[in-house]
Amino acid sequence: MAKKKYYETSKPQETAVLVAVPGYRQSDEQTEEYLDELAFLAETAGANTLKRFVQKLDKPDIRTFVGSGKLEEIQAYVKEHGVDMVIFDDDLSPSQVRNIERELQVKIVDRSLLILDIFALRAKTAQAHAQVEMAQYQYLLPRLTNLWTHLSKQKGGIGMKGPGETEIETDRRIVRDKISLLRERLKKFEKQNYEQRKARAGIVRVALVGYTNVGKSTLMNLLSKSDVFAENKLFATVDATVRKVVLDNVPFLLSDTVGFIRKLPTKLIESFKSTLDEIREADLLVHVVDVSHPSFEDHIAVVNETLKDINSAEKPVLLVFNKIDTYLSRREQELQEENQEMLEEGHQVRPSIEDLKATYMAKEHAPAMFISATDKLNIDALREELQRRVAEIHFQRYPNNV
Ligand SMILES: Nc1nc2c(ncn2[C@@H]2O[C@H](COP(=O)(O)OP(=O)(O)OP(=O)(O)O)[C@@H](O)[C@H]2O)c(=O)[nH]1
Ligand SMILES: [Mg+2]
Repeated sequence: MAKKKYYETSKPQETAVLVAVPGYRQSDEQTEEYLDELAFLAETAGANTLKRFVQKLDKPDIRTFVGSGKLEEIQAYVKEHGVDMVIFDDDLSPSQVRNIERELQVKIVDRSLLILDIFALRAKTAQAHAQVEMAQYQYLLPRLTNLWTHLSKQKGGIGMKGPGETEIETDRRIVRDKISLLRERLKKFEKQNYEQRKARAGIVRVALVGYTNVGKSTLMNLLSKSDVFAENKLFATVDATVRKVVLDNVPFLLSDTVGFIRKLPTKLIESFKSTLDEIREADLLVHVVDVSHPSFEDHIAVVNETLKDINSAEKPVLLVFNKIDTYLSRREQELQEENQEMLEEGHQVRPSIEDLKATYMAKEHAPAMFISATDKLNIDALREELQRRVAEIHFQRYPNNV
């Protein structure tokens, strides 16, 4: 008889529906793409998306975000299918959460709460944990009255990581005390970071920045021969990792940082201050782009905006277009489809790498690199360019020390 195997009983996956309220000017294609991303975020947090609801409005409803008719539609679906939660692609005000919750009687998750949840899942170091916890308490403080009591009846799942069910208090004062305790703890970490950074003086610092899931950690591992967690999930990296890299006798420090995403609330960004300090203090930013993503240009814009928010927009940048393997195979496919006249009207074949290169050279007035971190395409050229840029900075900063 075959040996009996015992499997760990995995928790049943939570189910979700998504809700977006795009403005009239947003194309349907764009809306779908945004919802794809939201579904990916939900999946990363552990929820399975059953349906998407979209309502075009000039402005979201002040009381319930969507109009009453749409809310009824969502309610009917949620009831019929026993959906666990409703996820909104934007942030909701505390009163909107209360009103919607009263109508739908299920867990209501907005964009910040969802991203915070993923951060909580991903945080590895004590500092990152403290930062996420801080952001969670700050998020929850104005929502305490209703959300806490409602959530305390729930069993785990999305929206429950971090502070934890057992620690749920309805007392705002206690939460405020926790926030000030965390603030003290974070200050200590800051001090340690400061000491560490002083010890790093005299060496050029390079930070990998970019949208989430573009391949920053994969590239970090490749360049520094380290072993940073990389995965096809959003926000695989929350903590900053710093490694020393030496390219042909030119040493520098390379740091991997948290990925950016559209509509990342500034408050959440600030809670990752220490991680972002790696970017703020870098001499050179390597902006990694997933060129195979249909919205890669939007992603570049989001990253540039976020860099502005953290006062790092003026730094020298090396633009690195990654995943050209996927880009090229998709282009190949599009060319074939075009030959077979199967392309829908209005659909275009993406440009060749050479054309893209020319476009970005003209725009940025600096060479852009086109690589594949997984297939190791053009990595030598990237190493050479990095080395050249680092040596240049080193020479400017430490002219007596060559
Ligand atoms: N096809 C292809 N996939 C890649 C390439 N580089 C990275 N990936 C994949 O893209 C996914 C994300 O890679 P990561 O290195 O975790 O990306 P990241 O930018 O660090 O992501 P976050 O930490 O989540 O912001 C992984 O599944 C990688 O294997 C590439 O050149 N080509
Ligand atoms: Mg990463």
